[in-house]
Amino acid sequence: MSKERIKIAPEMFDIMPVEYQDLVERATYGKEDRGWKDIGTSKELIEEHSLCAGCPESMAFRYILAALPAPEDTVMVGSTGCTSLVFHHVGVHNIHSLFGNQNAVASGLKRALSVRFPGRTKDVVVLAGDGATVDIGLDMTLQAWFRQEKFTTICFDNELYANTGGQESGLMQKGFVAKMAPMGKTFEKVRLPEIARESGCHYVVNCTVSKPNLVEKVIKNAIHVAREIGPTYLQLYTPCILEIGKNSMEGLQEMRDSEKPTERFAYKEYVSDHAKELLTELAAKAKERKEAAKKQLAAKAVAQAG
Ligand SMILES: Cc1ncc(C[n+]2csc(CCOP(=O)(O)OP(=O)(O)O)c2C)c(N)n1
Ligand code: SF4
Ligand SMILES: [Mg+2]
Repeated sequence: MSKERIKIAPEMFDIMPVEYQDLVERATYGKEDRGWKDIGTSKELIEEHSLCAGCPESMAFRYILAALPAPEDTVMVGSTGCTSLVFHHVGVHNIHSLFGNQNAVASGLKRALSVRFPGRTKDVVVLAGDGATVDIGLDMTLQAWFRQEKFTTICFDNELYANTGGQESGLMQKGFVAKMAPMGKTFEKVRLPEIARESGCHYVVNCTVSKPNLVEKVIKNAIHVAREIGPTYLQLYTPCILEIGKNSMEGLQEMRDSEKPTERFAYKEYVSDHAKELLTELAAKAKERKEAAKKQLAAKAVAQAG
């Protein structure tokens, strides 16, 4: 399907930038079960980034882009913050919204796309920091959920305003002292996943980005549920290694430590009944596809042997 839309007129091919030729020829557009394992072997939808070296947000970005079910039919909505530095390098349609407005912009966009392309799948995915999602944009975040807007909100939770030097955010943990918040946080981390569930989200996950297969699974689930049923929310821990003074391997360990059962990023998931039905159906279809592919491979091997 998608390769038909992402192509270059033959007479123009040689004058297109080599990057674009490569994208059209080797990206995973149209591959039904695309995922993080395609990273490194197919053309990736992100090559460079301008985040700090080793920032967990950069690997989270790769996993998310690799897991989008239909990248050519996806529009991502970003907001000001470290994440917004990456969108220029991403091979997916995207919009930069005014800081905090991302869920309002995504609401209008999703509705406009369904009018402009009736009957066609168009996914909208918001990707913003914790400052944008829970502090300055909280009104827009919640109102989109109350209205049951059919898109996914992903929060890269690094527990502070990283891009402006380390101010306190509502998702910062109690007692944390940041570079621009020397008094220490005086109240508990806001429980946004719980608020998301109570505000009408049908699929909510709180986790770190230490495991690519897990990130892939929750991204796919969230997008499919948003497409068919209603709003979904993912809160992904992407520690700011600059603020906490760690290198990339230590950043990975920081995530592993924070996902232990009693810690603040222990895996938490909420799935509404309606969403459960849909996900069970999709899992059955994916299993069928896998079995069919296995049979095809076996038949090919027999034919080659004969
Ligand atoms: C309307 C508006 N208000 C404030 C700012 C300043 N500002 C830029 S980035 C930022 C913090 C971003 O924090 P967060 O959303 O957590 O993203 P992070 O940088 O941590 O990834 C702020 C307050 C702005 N650019 N626009
Ligand atoms: S400031 Fe922190 S969150 Fe931003 S790019 Fe650097 S390490 Fe990542
Ligand atoms: Mg932040």
